[in-house]
Amino acid sequence: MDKSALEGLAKQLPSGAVVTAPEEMAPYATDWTRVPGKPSAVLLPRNVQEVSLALAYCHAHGIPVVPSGGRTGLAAGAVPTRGEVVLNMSRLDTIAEPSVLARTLRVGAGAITERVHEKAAEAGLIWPIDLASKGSCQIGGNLSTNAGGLRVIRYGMTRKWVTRLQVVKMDGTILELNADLEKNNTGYDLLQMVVGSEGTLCAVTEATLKLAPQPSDRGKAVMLFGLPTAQGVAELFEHCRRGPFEILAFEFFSDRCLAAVEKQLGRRCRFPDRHAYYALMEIAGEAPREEWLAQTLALSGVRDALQAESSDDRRAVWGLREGITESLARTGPLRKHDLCVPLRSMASFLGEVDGIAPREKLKVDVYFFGHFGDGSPHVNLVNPAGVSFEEFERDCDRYEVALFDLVKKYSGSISSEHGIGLLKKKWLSYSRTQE
Ligand code: 2HG
Ligand code: ZN
Repeated sequence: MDKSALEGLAKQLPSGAVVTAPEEMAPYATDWTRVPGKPSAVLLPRNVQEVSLALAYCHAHGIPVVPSGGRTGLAAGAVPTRGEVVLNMSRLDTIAEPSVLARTLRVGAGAITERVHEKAAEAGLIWPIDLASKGSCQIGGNLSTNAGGLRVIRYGMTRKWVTRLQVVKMDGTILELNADLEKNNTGYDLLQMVVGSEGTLCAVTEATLKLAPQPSDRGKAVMLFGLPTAQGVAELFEHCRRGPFEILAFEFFSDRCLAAVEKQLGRRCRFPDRHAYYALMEIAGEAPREEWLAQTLALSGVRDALQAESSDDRRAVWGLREGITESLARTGPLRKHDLCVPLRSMASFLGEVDGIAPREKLKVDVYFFGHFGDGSPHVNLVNPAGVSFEEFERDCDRYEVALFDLVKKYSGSISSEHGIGLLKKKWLSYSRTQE
């Protein structure tokens, strides 16, 4: 961006809202992917009028803008790789009092997700989107990426939990989408079009979130199962769907993931033996479960099982699943994938994916985990010890072609929850046709 355009931009906003010192811009140059970017300026507006002025100016002068929140994304969607201006929403962090009547909460785009959870809890309510990044991600980013998380099987994705958006178009126009209406059948649902659009349509500045009642702790349990195959996990899941309880989460991970968590974070699984796969299920409900449990233990695929009831125990079991991303980040360079296939195909899809690396003789360590109950596995590729980074990158490129061919074969999605960002752009045609 030329100097006069930058000076003109700085005149639109109060002092302190336009950052150009390289050391102050550095945190906004990347996100959790660590893809390097280089902003030409970082804008830190405090209200919607300032967002509108800044965007109108950039629009009139042809200056490209990348909206950004807590920068915890895993697709590099907030990274300014071409010298764009970063529009960061951190200062729009207002959180109003929850409405118990409407079960809603009005928040600024920069509100940290965990603070929103805390505010909802004061009224005995929850905002059900639960993400590992909740301590630093922001509501605007959650909405712009239609974030998923660990409770999708019970509550759905972010788009179900919003009733109003305030957004600013690139030309500076401020739009109110849907007021706080529960019902509104006046045509296209622009609010839902914005959710998941990753900042390509407009910048989200404020939202009214929908809240749900706090679930009762009665009958809450976390179960962990050890199984020899993905088919075993699929059969277990089908059996659990018939159980006398509500399923709040149904996750899985491979033994390699567990070993990484044990090594990197020092957490331990209480099973005496190792298993190819582990399934973690959280349930709630007060109906007796003994008969169902006896049938479960008799399933041929179930080799080990434990039930955690106290909140400390439940947290310890969850720690095995929740520690995977952090452990893999410590293990070495990696590539991440968040896929989705129809639930009925999960086991055969995973079986075929498992065959890619040996068949193609690729030097990548493959880690499977994720949201089995949503048909949404994560496949992370990690640089094996003793393999150069260049060789790993080359083999990842080959692996990805085979992986996305399979996704296409199964009519799946190349991104179940992290979005397209920059990292998945070249693969989009595997999930969407040109038409
Ligand atoms: C999860 O499910 C997140 O834990 C992160 O979507 C997945 O690290 C990953 O690849
Ligand atoms: Zn996930």
